[in-house]
Amino acid sequence: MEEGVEVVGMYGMGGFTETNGGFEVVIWVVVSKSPENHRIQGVIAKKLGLEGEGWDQKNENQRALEIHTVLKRRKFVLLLDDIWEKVNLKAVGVPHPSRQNGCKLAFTTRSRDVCGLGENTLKGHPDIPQLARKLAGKYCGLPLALNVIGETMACKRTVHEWRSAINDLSSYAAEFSGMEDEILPILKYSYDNLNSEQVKSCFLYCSLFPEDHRLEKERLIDYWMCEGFLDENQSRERALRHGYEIIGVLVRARLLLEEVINKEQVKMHDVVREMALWIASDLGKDKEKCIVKARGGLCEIPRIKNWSAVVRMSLMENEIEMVSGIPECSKLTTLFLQKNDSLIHISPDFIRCIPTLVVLDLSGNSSLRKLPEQISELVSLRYLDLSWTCIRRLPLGLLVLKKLIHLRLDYMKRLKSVSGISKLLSLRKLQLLQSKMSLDMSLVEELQLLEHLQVLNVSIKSSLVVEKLLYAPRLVKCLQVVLLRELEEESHRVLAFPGMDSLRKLIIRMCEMWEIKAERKTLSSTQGFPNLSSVHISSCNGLKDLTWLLFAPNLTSLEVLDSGVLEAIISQEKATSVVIPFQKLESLRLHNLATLKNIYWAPLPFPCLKTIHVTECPELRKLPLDSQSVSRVEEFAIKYKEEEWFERVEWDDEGTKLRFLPFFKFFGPEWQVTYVR
Ligand SMILES: *[C@@H]1O[C@H](CO)[C@@H](O)[C@H](O)[C@H]1NC(C)=O
Ligand SMILES: *[C@@H]1O[C@H](CO)[C@@H](O)[C@H](O)[C@H]1NC(C)=O
Ligand SMILES: *[C@@H]1O[C@H](CO)[C@@H](O)[C@H](O)[C@H]1NC(C)=O
Ligand SMILES: *[C@@H]1O[C@H](CO)[C@@H](O)[C@H](O)[C@H]1NC(C)=O
Ligand SMILES: *[C@@H]1O[C@H](CO)[C@@H](O)[C@H](O)[C@H]1NC(C)=O
Ligand SMILES: CC(=O)N[C@H]1CO[C@H](CO)[C@@H](O)[C@@H]1O
Repeated sequence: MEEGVEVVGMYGMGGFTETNGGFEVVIWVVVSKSPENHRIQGVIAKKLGLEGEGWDQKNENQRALEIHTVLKRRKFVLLLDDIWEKVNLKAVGVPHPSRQNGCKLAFTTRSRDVCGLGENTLKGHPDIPQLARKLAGKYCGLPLALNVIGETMACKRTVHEWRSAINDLSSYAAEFSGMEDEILPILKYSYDNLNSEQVKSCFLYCSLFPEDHRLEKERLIDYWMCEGFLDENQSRERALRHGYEIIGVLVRARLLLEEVINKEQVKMHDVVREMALWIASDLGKDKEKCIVKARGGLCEIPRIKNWSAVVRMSLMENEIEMVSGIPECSKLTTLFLQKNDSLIHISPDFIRCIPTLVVLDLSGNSSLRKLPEQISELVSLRYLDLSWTCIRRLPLGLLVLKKLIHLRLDYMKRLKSVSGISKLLSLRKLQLLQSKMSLDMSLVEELQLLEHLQVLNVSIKSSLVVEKLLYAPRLVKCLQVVLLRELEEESHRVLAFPGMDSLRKLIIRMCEMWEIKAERKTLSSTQGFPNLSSVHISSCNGLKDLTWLLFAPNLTSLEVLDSGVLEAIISQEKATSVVIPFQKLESLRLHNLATLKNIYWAPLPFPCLKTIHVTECPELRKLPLDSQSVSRVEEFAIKYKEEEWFERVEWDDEGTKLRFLPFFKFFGPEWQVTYVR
């Protein structure tokens, strides 16, 4: 309320009280993730009684003008709650608060970018503001932690002290003054309130990853399943659903944060992660139970006093060259050794010392060429990830692991063979994308022997294998992601592609076939690809059309690039069924298709479409749109790069043209940069 204070930024969670100290209008707007001026204007207008006749017909500028006219003459306070990004007050129509008009603006935010830091506390040394920002960044969103740390740091005037504080907080935060007595116990309240031990274990597990690590939800659930946190005897769908439920509980308790853009990912707030580590070490009493040195700059296995106390150990993202003999760890179940470019050698002795291991992640160790045969001694192993390593063949010892259920072998550029894999009797999930080894005839035979196989993601390089799949219905049911690449054998012909119930993503690159046909011989339902949501086709210089997409009713994203003879996406002559395609399509990207003339022969409704993106398709004159197409135009955009193309787009009628012209968005070279990111 002080004079001279015009704008107040508030940090963190919590509420306001709506006191009315001398103001004529108090307006409260909950802004949330995407600040839509339109909606903010609506709330303000309601408060100001502007909502009457004609308001809905007004555009943003007209509304802004009207709001401005009224607010200019009143002493107002505007409370913007939960801002995530900049709100353009001018565009909304709010006059800037000043000493003269006595108006105030207050906002709350979780983002430090939105809220600046006070200056006068930070004048001790020119470097301190930068360090303070770093420190505050670690605790953004947690006012409690900021308070405690702020108090601790208030008396520290040297750069040295600031650096060492940052260091302490990064290595073992529980030891930072105030942390263990003041912050962690209060946060632990949320943890104690979790309704089951199962959810608690799942939560603690997330602290094995480095700070700020984005975790793919489904991946996390896979770890949980293999760790035995989720009942393994229920069906895959149920276990998965259960896993998602647990993630939901943790997100609602704010113990995990859902990513804003990619909702399939979660991460943990730094301080919450510190708390999880503290709890996992029995509230600091047993620091060796769970060793987490992820991204810790280690060159060797850390020194541990009592190896037989260690249950989980995360050494991911370090620079360890070899792991060799350690004393026996009779309790170790989880070992994360992924993403260490330097790791060359895993000694047989080491394997012998970890007989109870259940989860072993070695992915991303691009220098690793060999696994010791003694891997056979890991009789409890259920999860093994060797993706992005340079291993050439699977050791025979691996094939005796009767409990192994999840094996990831993606991007193994040297992997020549996985023969014998049918011996892994419990295998449920196999990931084999972009490796040297692709699905071949003998692998099809072997995989058919695996009774429990549920999920298979593979690359295929042979059209004969695709045909063989027509007669392997159980295997086909497992396929979720398929990459067809440089198909061998005579290429000038029709590829008969079996219907696939579970297929979610299909990528076709550098194939020369003339046509793809959804083969219905093996189809259980009338729809060929009910779960297919993403299709990417590039450099296929034989395909004239993609009419088979009629059998993918739930397609949400379609990208077709660099295919020189493609004439139509759906061809009128070839379409045999009467279904209306693209009912779920959200994004369509077409690039460098020299001969593409049309997408579909008639206008389509496109109820979900958000973007059409056309570059270098000179012959594409007409888009399948009419005045009824696309229901939510507010979110819709047609992106293009060539002015000439835009000018030559043809329309059925003036109404359609008027409807869609405003949604054309030119994206020049600058835009290309942001797109690549
Ligand atoms: C799953 O089933 C097996 C064999 O029927 C049983 O031994 C095991 O305890 C079950 N697991 C759970 C978590 O119920
Ligand atoms: C090491 O840890 C184990 C398991 O927690 C415990 O039983 C044992 O007493 C510990 N040994 C020492 C020397 O602390
Ligand atoms: C196969 O790919 C899907 C989609 O990307 C993914 O969700 C799934 O976890 C993958 N399967 C395995 C076994 O990793
Ligand atoms: C298709 O996807 C849905 C939703 O993701 C899933 O529940 C269902 O099990 C999937 N169907 C098959 C056959 O994989
Ligand atoms: C896919 O579409 C069919 C109808 O076309 C529908 O029954 C099914 O539930 C959809 N599946 C998903 C995963 O959306
Ligand atoms: C492949 C990979 O991610 N390697 C990581 C190994 O660890 C170092 C140090 O933490 C990282 O910088 C590398 O990216």
